[in-house]
Amino acid sequence: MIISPDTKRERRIPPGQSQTLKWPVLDASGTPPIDMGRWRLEVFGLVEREVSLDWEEFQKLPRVEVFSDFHCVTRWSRLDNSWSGVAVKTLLELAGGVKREAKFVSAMGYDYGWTTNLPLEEFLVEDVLVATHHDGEPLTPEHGGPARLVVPRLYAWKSAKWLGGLELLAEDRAGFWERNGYHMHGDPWKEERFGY
Ligand SMILES: Nc1nc2c(c(=O)[nH]1)N[C@H]1C(S)=C(S)[C@@H](COP(=O)(O)O)O[C@H]1N2
Ligand SMILES: [Mo]
Repeated sequence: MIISPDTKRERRIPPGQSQTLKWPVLDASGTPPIDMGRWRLEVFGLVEREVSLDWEEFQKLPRVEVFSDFHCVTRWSRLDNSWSGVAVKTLLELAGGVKREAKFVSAMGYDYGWTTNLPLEEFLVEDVLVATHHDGEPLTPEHGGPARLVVPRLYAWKSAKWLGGLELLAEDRAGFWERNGYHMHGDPWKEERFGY
């Protein structure tokens, strides 16, 4: 089990946040329909070779478990989450590694091209994964099932639900919330809520 470093802080709730014991559902346009026969996870852009996995192939990859907290910019924090799925490192290895120019990632959801962006150095840490399970149960559709990105060290809007694509980029590219005023980086400990 990989333990997110932020869970080891003495004070685990970032500034301006309050703890919730529930798990709210939050997204821009609701749960999209996903046909598992057509589901794909694509790793593309500035990688050595582009990867497109179907559900069966994705299921065969080595798995990790991550214990982490989840901080939504709307001010709730859900502590003590156990996620399991595939480490992004494993996916980038399948793609033969990233090209030298790759500096950012855009994560795409099945909800009509919704994306979010983050720096490669925040993406390539050991507690970032494509999760299929939460607290031992398969992710429900409203929480991003069958598979979602989880980026524990940034605000929860960077944890793309219904993940379908990971694009490696040389330049940062604002996603849905970032174009609507949210921060390009989104560190909850620095309260990077809104744009620069
Ligand atoms: N594809 C996609 N992922 C998304 C969103 C979205 O609208 N679409 N909303 C984000 C926001 S703002 C938050 S706070 C978290 C919420 O995840 P949850 O609904 O599982 O709590 O998902 C993030 N991931
Ligand atoms: Mo959010």
